[in-house]
Amino acid sequence: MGAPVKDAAYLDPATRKGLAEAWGLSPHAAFTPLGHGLINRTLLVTDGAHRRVLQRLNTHVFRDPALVMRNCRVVTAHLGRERAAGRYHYSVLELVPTRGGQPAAVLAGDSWWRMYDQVPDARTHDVASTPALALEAGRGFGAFARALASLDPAQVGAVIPHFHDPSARFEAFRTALAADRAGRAAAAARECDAALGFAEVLTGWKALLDARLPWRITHNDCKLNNLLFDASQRAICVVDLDTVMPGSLLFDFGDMARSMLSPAPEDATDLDAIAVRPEYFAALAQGYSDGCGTLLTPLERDHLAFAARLITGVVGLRFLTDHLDGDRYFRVTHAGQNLERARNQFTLLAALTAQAESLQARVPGPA
Ligand code: GN1
Ligand code: MG
Repeated sequence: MGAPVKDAAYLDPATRKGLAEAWGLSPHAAFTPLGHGLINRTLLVTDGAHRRVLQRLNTHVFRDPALVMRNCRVVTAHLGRERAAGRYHYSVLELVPTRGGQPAAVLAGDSWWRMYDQVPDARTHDVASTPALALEAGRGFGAFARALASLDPAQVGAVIPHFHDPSARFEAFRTALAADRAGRAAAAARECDAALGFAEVLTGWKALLDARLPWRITHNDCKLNNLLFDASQRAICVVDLDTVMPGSLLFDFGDMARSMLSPAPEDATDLDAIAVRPEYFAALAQGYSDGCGTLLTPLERDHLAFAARLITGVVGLRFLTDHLDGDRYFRVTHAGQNLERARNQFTLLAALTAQAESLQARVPGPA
């Protein structure tokens, strides 16, 4: 994760005034940067006794911010009902409406801001430090998927069409490589070769589609640091609901695996530090199986190790595509960072491929 930029909490006076009016903030409200997100801007707002999380939606990435907010409202309302009925045992994010009762404040015509109550005493982890943490994360994200299974899929729109679509991501990479708009392809030849090797994973993916892989409402950004934990490493709340939309459970499991199996985070540049820890995979698969309960079909269960390769490859392709395009999507702190991230993900993918069979053998059967 990049070093925080010095003025990361800076708000121009007009924005500050607009936010204060929208949510009735006092002149003493203090803003500090929060988290390591690569897309949205996130600030903690401390105002008297209130501690709230303020986010500016990246509308270059989320082209339909009204749909994002509608999905967030539908999903949090549904989770709240599941919790009240005793079927979901985690905290649910609480959107703080503006004084005018809107889910977001739109400043200067196109700057979308929204606010959540801060979940008290919560912390995040960028890497898993024990298998128990991976087990707990698997349970939390699994319970989230299970709770959303009772929500009518028509209620949730596709905020970013083809977001995790492996074929579309591969095509976008090949287009970026051919265009080479930033003149970086020659120096990235090794990584591009690794990316072209994704064609093999794509064949497996197409077979899964032919086998009618179930389509559900999924989170689509199940990185370890999108789950809040308490001080005793209990999962308490799933966050970052912007990409909740129709998808496959394999996308979610794959993102968990890519963010938990290695002791090194996704932007580590020491490739020797990247490894697949089989006991973490076993714990994660056990936790996800527990959390999902009967939701997980045999086809999904039989492809959890494949899911890790699929999403690690997809995210590697996305970093490399963005590097070739000139860093237009993911936030970077220095030139070449997206190439470093891609190299990291393809190193992880190679380790996952080498261990694919032994990992899948560690997936538990249905309870
Ligand atoms: C982005 O914003 P953040 O950091 O939670 C991205 C994910 C990537 C992730 C890689 C909307 O998530 O898909 O896996 O970076 N989100 C979007 O760190 O593109
Ligand atoms: Mg996110």
